[in-house]
Amino acid sequence: MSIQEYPELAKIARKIRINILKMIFQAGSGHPGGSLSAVEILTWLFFREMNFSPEKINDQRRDRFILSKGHAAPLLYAILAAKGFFPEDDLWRLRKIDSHLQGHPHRLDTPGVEASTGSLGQGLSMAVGVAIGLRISRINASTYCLIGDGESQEGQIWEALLTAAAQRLNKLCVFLDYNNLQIDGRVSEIKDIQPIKDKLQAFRWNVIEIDGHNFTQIESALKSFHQEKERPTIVIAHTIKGKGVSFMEDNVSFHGKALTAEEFEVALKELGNG
Ligand SMILES: Cc1ncc(C[n+]2csc(CCOP(=O)(O)OP(=O)(O)O)c2C)c(N)n1
Ligand SMILES: [Mg+2]
Repeated sequence: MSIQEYPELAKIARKIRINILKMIFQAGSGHPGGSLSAVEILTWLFFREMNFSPEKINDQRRDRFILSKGHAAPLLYAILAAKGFFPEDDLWRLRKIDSHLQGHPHRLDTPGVEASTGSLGQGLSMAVGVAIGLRISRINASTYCLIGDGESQEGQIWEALLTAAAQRLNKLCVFLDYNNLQIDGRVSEIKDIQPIKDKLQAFRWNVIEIDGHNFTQIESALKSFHQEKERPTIVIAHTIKGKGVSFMEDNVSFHGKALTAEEFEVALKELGNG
C-alpha cells in the first residue's frame, strides 16, 4: 500500500484532508467530496512531480497545473498553503468577503493559481492552450490538468481532447478523477461516460488506468507520461468521493455542503486530529 511506501506523503495528504474539512466548516459552505477524492493526485503532483514552488511563480520554465474541476478549490488552496504560496491561516477565510480564497479559483487573486476555473468543461481547453503556448515558446515544461467524471459529460472536454491529440501535445498530462459521482447522483446512471478507456484511446491519447489513491500507481502513470513522445496522456484515476471519512465516502450528499459540528468532530477524529 502507498501509505507504507510513502509515509511522508501520506502524512501530507492527511493534513490536506484535515485542512479541507476545516476551511469548509469555517466557511459554512464548499465542496468537500470532490476535494477529498483527489488529495493523493495533487499531493503527488505538487510535492513530487512538478517544477513549481513559490519562488518559481513567475518562472517561464515552471510546470503548470490547472484545476478544471474548479469546485475542488479547497483542495488546491490547502496544497498551495502547504507548499508555502501563502500562510496557512488564510485558509480559514475561505469564501469570506475580501479573502483571496473564493469559492472557485481566481488566477489574479491567489498566488499559485494558474487559471480561473469553476465553469465546468473549460479548464481542459485552457490547459491545451497553455501546452501549445509552451511549445511555441520552446519551453520544455509540462502542463497538468485535473478534470471530473461528471465534468467529462461537457462537450467542450471532447473538443479539447481532440485538439490535444491533433496537436500531439505529449507534454500535457490530464488526471480524470473518476469517483462515479456528480452533483446529484452516479455518473454511470445519469449520463454514463463508459467505455471511457476505449473512447480516449480512439481519440488517440496515451491512456493509463490506476487507483487514484495509490501513490505508487500515480508515480508509474507519470513515468509513462514522460516516456510518451507523441500523444497527450490521460490518467483515469479511480477514486472515492469523500475519501478518508467513513460517512462521507461514496456519499453524494457531501458533494457541496459543509459538515455539521457533530460530523466535523467525528471526521477530525477519524483523520487523527480529534
Ligand atoms: C458549466 C457548469 N455547470 C454546472 C456546474 C455546477 N456543478 C458544480 S460541481 C458539479 C458536478 C461535477 O461533478 P464531477 O465533475 O464528477 O466532480 P466531482 O465528483 O469530482 O466533485 C456541477 C454540476 C458548474 N460548476 N459548471
Ligand atoms: Mg465525480
